[in-house]
Amino acid sequence: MSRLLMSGNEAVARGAWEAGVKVGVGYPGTPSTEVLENLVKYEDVYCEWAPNEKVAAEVAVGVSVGGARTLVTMKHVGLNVAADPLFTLAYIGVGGGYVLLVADDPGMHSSQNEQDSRNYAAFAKVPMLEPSNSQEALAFTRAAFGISEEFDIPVLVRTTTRVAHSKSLVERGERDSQPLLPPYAPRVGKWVMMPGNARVRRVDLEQRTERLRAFSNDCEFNRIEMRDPSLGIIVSGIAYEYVREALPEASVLKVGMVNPLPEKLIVEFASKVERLAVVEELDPYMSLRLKALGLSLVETGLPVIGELSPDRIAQAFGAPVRETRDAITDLPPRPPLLCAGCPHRGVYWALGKLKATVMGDIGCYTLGALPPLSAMDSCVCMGASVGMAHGLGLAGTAERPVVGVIGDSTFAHSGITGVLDMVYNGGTGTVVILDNRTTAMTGHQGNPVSGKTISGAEAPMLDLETLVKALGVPWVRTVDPLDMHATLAVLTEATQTGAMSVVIAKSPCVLLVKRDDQQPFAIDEDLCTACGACVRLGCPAIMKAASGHPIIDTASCVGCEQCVQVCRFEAIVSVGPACDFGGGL
Ligand SMILES: Cc1ncc(C[n+]2csc(CCOP(=O)(O)OP(=O)(O)O)c2C)c(N)n1
Repeated sequence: MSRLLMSGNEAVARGAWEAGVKVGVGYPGTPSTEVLENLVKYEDVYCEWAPNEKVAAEVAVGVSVGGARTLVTMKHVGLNVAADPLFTLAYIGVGGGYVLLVADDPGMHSSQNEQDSRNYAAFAKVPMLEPSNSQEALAFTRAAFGISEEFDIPVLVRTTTRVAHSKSLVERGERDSQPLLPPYAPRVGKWVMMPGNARVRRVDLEQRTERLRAFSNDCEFNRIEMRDPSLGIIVSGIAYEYVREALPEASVLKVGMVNPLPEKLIVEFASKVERLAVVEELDPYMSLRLKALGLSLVETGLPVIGELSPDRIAQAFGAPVRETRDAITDLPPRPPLLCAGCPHRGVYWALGKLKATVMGDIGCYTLGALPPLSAMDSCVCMGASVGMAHGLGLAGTAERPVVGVIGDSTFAHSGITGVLDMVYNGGTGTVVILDNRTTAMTGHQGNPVSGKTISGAEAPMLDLETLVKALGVPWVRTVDPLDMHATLAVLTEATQTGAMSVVIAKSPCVLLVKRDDQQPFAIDEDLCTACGACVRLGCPAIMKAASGHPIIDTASCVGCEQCVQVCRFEAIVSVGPACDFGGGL
């Protein structure tokens, strides 16, 4: 046994490996991404990124049907995409153990919404385990495979950002020898969910759920910790750690299996304490179920929005709050910006010139919505840009041109069907695919467009132009967005064709490019008129100075020359060794 400091994500990967998992598959999304990125490092495990979470979940169903253990990973909104297979997977059950790791993001550190995936467990009628720290992340994931096989059901493991990304000590075990499961065999009654078979499996699911209910009461992951009986708290996930810190004397029922809840254990715990409370992040998932059991709960007034903290919990129960320094509030604001040299910038500059109404999507390029670019008008969910651009065109009320912008990974995830819809229904809008050759926002994962697998191997590179033409789009062009004027010209033409058009803005993410040969630029104050055109690009290397003239931070400038192209006064010049500005830079 060896102990190691591990993040929750590393520990989930370890738990899956120890359980003898054969295949890991997922789609990136913070805070879940590092699970698969760590699992792929282990020997004897095959991993892959799927184009989206639904495909990932389905690949894993195939692995499980084939009798091998499999882990699927995604963030909370990914589970919306994977929900379709999940719900019917509960009916068919599993062959090899099937575990789906879903990572929620209370507080929306890097998400477009807050969701409490515990609701999915109850809704889809599948068990869910919820670890509070890295050790549990390992142990629960490992055990989840056994539960999956014993109860013939997929098992969800839910983490939240604080569990996924914080590190704590973990005792590691050895890898189970590959469990001997029956290999694939056709089983029509189990794998073919047509109504006649589904009705049979529906009854079976209810029976499996009953057995799981009994299991939950005896499950070692649900435990009573009796201390002062005057206050008893029922808690799960990271909130358990907060309760222990804020209310060390309180008795606790720590729930590790949140679906089905250990109802008998809960009633037993309630009978042992004078006052009973539930502490939970996000939805009143346990509170509502406990009230349905007839238990009366102390109203804590804890919020249903955002993250909890030890202090919030201490305050809610009138316990001492730690003395902390007041946060400094007069710091200058630092809004997130596209990187210096980001190729997305050229597209937004051009769309701004066209005064386009832009339906946006999710990725680094969402930052185009912020000032000074202010060139994107919506962001809902992955793939929404295309359908929304079509719909807004149908509404006929928006300033034209109407354009949808979508990243390459997002296009492969869920943009293709939107384009198909526009073609099929005679849409006339423009779609811009921001092809930066990677899934940049979540940390440069490979995708079908980049032609790199999760293990770094070469893969077939999706030819976007050929694909879009094959979908039936009549007008398709590829342009380098670092060439700003060419981009403006192509977008101008695209939005005036009168037919549906697709522009592929192709240039690699600046963080992928080694620019040894590039020289930074600087402002020649003698030529600069302080017109602000370069500042309006929102490049983090360009700052406004008290003198009125902008300054280029040569340490941040990557020499992409986008600012050079928008300067009408040729006042932005290369700072090479031969360049002498008399020390005025
Ligand atoms: C359903 C869903 N899955 C995953 C995510 C996490 N996520 C946000 S943007 C993104 C992909 C961004 O890549 P790309 O479209 O290529 O744009 P880039 O960041 O490279 O500009 C991912 C995976 C999400 N928000 N929603």
